[in-house]
Amino acid sequence: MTTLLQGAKKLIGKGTSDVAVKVGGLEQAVSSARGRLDDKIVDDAAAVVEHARARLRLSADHTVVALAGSTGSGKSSTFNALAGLDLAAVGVKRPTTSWTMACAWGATGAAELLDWLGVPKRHQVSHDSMLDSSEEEPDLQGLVLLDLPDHDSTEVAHHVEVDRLVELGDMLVWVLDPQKYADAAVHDRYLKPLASHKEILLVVLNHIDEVPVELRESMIDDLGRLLKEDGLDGVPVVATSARYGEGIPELKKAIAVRVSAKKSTKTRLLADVSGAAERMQAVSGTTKPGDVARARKSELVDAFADAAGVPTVVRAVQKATKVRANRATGWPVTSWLSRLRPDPLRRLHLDLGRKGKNLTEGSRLSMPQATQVERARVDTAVRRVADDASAELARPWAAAVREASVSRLPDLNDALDMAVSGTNLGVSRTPIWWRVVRVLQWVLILTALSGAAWLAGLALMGYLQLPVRDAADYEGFPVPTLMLVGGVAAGILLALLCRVLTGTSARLKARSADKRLRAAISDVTERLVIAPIEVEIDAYRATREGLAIALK
Ligand SMILES: Nc1nc2c(ncn2[C@@H]2O[C@H](COP(=O)(O)OP(=O)(O)OP(=O)(O)O)[C@@H](O)[C@H]2O)c(=O)[nH]1
Ligand SMILES: [Mg+2]
Repeated sequence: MTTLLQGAKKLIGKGTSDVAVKVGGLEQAVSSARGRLDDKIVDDAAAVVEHARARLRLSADHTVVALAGSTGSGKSSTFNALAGLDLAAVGVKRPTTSWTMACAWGATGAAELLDWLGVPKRHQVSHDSMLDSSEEEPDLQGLVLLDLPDHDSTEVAHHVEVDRLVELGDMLVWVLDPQKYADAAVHDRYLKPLASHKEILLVVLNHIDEVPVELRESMIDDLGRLLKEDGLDGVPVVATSARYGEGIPELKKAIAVRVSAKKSTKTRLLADVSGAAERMQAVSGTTKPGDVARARKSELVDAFADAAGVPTVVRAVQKATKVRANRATGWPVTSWLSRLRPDPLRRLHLDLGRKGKNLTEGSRLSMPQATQVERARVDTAVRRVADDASAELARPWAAAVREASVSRLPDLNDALDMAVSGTNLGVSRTPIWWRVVRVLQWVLILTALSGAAWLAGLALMGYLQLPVRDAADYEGFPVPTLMLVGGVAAGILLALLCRVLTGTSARLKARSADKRLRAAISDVTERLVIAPIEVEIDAYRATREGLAIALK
């Protein structure tokens, strides 16, 4: 389990809010998906994490309520009406408000929050300091009301400010007026995107005094219908006249209920987090990641082994062992002839090193290079492993897996050379039975030679007409003849018998060399292909887990 997730779990243990846990989940998803999923989506989610973390560090007792809307809709007038004070400039000149104005009810802790919101000190007002304590409204304690500039301004700075504070506020009061309430630009640009945040939204239809009484209801209904189309059904609509005070107590009450519940901050952050997590999940997918099948792995090892020339080396090991064994256990008179034949490993330009333990530096350069067919098999096997691992994954992850699977292939030739040259092929050890046979062969040769010398002595003595005593005999056969013939025959028979045994011995050695080489090659496949793929799968797993936490 990743540390982030552990951190998140610890937070649950400590009873910290579930918002922090969800933010932790999203943070985990962001850091694991970075570079793999679309940058824009990941950056947006990262901004949500950063914003949420910052907001959670600040006052939880305050609820930031932002008044937003078109120019002249009456934001500043509503602000003043709610505050019961003429704080914000209300004007006929459009647009009037250029800078966000803030009024805080219950000031402790609000200043830090307002600094974070970027409201300059000179635009911050403490409601309590402006009024007698008798006029304090307990229900609004904790309210930080913001009067924003207009969103439809010709001034770019206004858009930026509005967009920023619409993102930062805990709750939004969207002020519409009878002329522009159906304006498609407002609905498309601002209201529709707030569908995921409808819990923290309140819509005000201001200037209601300017609408004939008999038309008011149908206008409110029409607005309700439009909001429903925006995906904002259920969002309360309050009709007000900021100028004459109509509907202001209702609006105040609706705000007070939310402020005193102190839930808006959490609700807003949760909506932000789940919105970002949903957008990430839509591209990241939710399928469970699979593992690389064992069969695919062994296919990969086979392809790599062929490309590394393992079968050639193994064949050479078998032949060399046989030649060496025959040389050691063969009939000494003829076995020296085999010395004239080169060692198969050397004939293939494969040296066994000084001690014969492994292929030397120089020799690996003379290893046969992988053919195009072998190289193509490697590519196919790698692709199959990647396809297998990413079969169930969404497109960006499948692409990341594929990219990772080939990312280290440029190192392949070197890695395979090192694996083959670094493997102890096990051909250096001379089995004891070879030595025993060798001693025996020499004893037999010496016996035969002694018999021959004996017979030669007898012949010489006969030639010189010296008295010859009959040589000792065994079962009627003269001993020197028996020694000569028996020694030669036994030597040849022993050599023939050993040939059968050396065949088996060579096969066993070849099999063991094959096993050792494949183990080394398997390490190479793990390092160059499987591990990079697993890094991506782990990143996907962490992203999926993180998003699941964020969306729980
Ligand atoms: N009749 C009527 N006039 C209103 C009402 N609310 C505001 N006004 C007037 O409409 C004009 C604009 O009001 P503001 O409160 O400045 O509007 P705003 O939304 O703050 O405008 P900007 O700051 O330019 O974005 C002023 O002349 C107000 O007196 C209302 O409910 N009824
Ligand atoms: Mg204004």
